[in-house]
Amino acid sequence: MSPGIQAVEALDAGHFVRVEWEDGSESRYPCVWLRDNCQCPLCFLPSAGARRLLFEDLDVNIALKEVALADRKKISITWPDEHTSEYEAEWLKKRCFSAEARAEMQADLFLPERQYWGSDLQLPKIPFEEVMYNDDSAYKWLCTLKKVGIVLLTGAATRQGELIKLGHRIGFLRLTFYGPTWQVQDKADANNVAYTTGKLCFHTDYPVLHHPPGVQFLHCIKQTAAGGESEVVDGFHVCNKLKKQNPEAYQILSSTAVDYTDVGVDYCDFAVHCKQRIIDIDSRGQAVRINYNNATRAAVFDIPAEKVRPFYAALKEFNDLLNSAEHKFTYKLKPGDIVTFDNWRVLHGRQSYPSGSEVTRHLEGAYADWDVVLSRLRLLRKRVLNRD
Ligand code: OGA
Ligand code: NM2
Ligand code: ZN
Ligand code: ZN
Repeated sequence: MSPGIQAVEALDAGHFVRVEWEDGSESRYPCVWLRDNCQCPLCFLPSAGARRLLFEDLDVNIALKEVALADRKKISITWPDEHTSEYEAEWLKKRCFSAEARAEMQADLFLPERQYWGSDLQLPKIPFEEVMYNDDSAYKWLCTLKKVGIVLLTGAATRQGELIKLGHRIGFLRLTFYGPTWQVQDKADANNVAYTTGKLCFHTDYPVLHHPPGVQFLHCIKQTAAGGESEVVDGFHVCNKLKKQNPEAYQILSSTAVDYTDVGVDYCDFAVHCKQRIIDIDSRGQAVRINYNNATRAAVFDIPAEKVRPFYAALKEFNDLLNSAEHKFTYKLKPGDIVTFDNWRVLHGRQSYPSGSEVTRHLEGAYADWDVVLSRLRLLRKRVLNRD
């Protein structure tokens, strides 16, 4: 429960409202924002949780005519045109503009907490059935997926179709040119290096798409006796290390646009091209998405010739750090395992395995978008913690 309101007053010639809370703290709200967010049925459509007010009809220089404390749980404002607005204490408290309140609200919405790991990773495991039928387990799964970046679901059936069910559990899967789900196995005339028996060095999937899939699922249906081990590394952790160890390499990888290409036929025919920085950073220089697949990095390279070797040197440093024994974690999927991981953060690879006439290894894969996964996570949290 948020505290009630002690007092309210207009400041700055009616351009601000100051709210004094019962606990002695205070908040200040700009009037243009208050008018913009009037909750009355003319200005707001509650069934959509969306603004009806048109921006054309908002006076950005608006000052209030009168502000009053309706009761300790509500304030009311009269505007110069006699329109009136009411705001609940709890609604206002949540939207306080102080740096601390904003940080808390943003953390609540976007769950930015990260737990970095290296070769010491304790791979989180949850039974597949539990995630499918128990909301507490599903919540734990998605929380851990967001925080740690990887969770192993165990005990799924060893047949195709389990990922479709998992997709229904969260909402829906992301369709790509490789189909709604895709079969990782040795194929004749493979249209992707993943569909061979070769080693896959650390990569994120599908940097050739402008919005690469945020989450990846790999369901082991059949596993080869020899080879085929999986490797994962915490890309964000390695980025922090690279930034410290070689700031210039970090600068190059986070600023150089690399061309990616993928041309072929699968779900339908495709000719996909894209530019991506290998390390995407936010305004504070923190890594937020890795876009790195050496197999689909194009031969076309749209930078001046003299910048090419420094770029390769920077990428070599990053690739070496990814592969260092300190950072990488190796494991082998068993039939019935489904590894779920953050494809924007965790780079994955696999060891080669012997080729033959029989299919000795078969994974089914699928993607989901973070928008869909985070949406499900927020809804599960609300249900599990029984709050809003
Ligand atoms: C892939 C991939 C891993 C594996 O298909 O993109 O990384 O273990 N596969 O085969
Ligand atoms: N597969 C596994 O970037 C990539 O090409 C990732 C995608 C073929 C769906 C591989
Ligand atoms: Zn209104
Ligand atoms: Zn992959």
